[in-house]
Amino acid sequence: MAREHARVEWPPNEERREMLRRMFRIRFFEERASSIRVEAKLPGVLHNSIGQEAEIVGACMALRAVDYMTGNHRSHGHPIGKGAELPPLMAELFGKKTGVCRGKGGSMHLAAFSVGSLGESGIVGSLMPVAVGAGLSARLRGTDQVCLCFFGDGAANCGPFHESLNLASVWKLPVVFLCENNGYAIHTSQAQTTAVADIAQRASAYNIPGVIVDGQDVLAVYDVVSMAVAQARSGAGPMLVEAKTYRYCEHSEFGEPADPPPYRSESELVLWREKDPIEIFCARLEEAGHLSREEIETMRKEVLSEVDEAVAFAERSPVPEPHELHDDVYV
Ligand SMILES: Cc1ncc(C[n+]2csc(CCOP(=O)(O)OP(=O)(O)O)c2C)c(N)n1
Ligand SMILES: [Mg+2]
Repeated sequence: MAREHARVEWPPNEERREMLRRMFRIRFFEERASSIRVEAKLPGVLHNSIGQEAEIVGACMALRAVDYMTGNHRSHGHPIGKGAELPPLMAELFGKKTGVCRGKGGSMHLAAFSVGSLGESGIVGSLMPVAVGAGLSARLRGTDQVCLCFFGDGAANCGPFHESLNLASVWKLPVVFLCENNGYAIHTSQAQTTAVADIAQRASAYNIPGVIVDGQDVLAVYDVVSMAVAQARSGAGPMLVEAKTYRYCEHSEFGEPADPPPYRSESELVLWREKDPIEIFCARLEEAGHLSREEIETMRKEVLSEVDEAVAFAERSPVPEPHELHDDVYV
């Protein structure tokens, strides 16, 4: 199991900018969705990825547009990280007909097929076998597509985790398993539920490489996942990457805002706030002379307007008609 990685060179200018833009998109999209939900305009529950933007974007940017991706209930960041446009994602949160699932999925089902995002799901671990299936499909069709499979530390204790890693390894399928280890499954810490200190240790049980990476460092994640994607694409089989990260929000937002049980300390939150992935990346870009403070501010404002436009699009979109209830649901 590797912990270190050699820093490759900076990605090209356009890619660096795109990384920051997508991280801003995730944060501002979710901040906006949360405030709209509180105003009781959004139905259902939200699971935000704020704090986890670097591992999402670093991993997605290592993919090609035609590559696949699967996610979970913490669902908005993944399609945004893969490059999906914001209006149909926001419309899905609103339950509108113009949403990526025509308003029938909601927050936990943002399947943005246009960018290879095969789906998100509220059933923990359930899309891991789907990622393996996507890898098998690429193999059978003779393409060199790869599937990136996002899952949490909690999902690593579910049956589908073990079945998926085993089968992908035996068949050397082009899948990259990306554990977003934010230390908790709802209010339960990893230490209370997991026999190993690092999820990446489990890779050895499936005879595949396991790598730990700083999930708050977008470039580190990009490097490690690029390596894993190259291995998968070459036919050498899957890899397990564990990104150590943290969610700043509560597990989910639902109903009236309420205080959570005291499952994590204020000092822990402060410590991770100091490792804010967006702040870290902005500082590095500025330090290296790649982007000035003004350019960063301009991008911040551009993304905020994109989010405004996405909300306006969602608000003016129609809801599905009752007679359309079964359309697009069964094939
Ligand atoms: C099969 C299944 N079991 C339990 C739940 C309830 N549940 C929803 S989210 C969650 C925790 C998931 O934790 P993790 O995989 O670490 O993802 P995170 O929420 O931390 O991103 C649980 C237990 C569920 N949705 N599905
Ligand atoms: Mg977790």
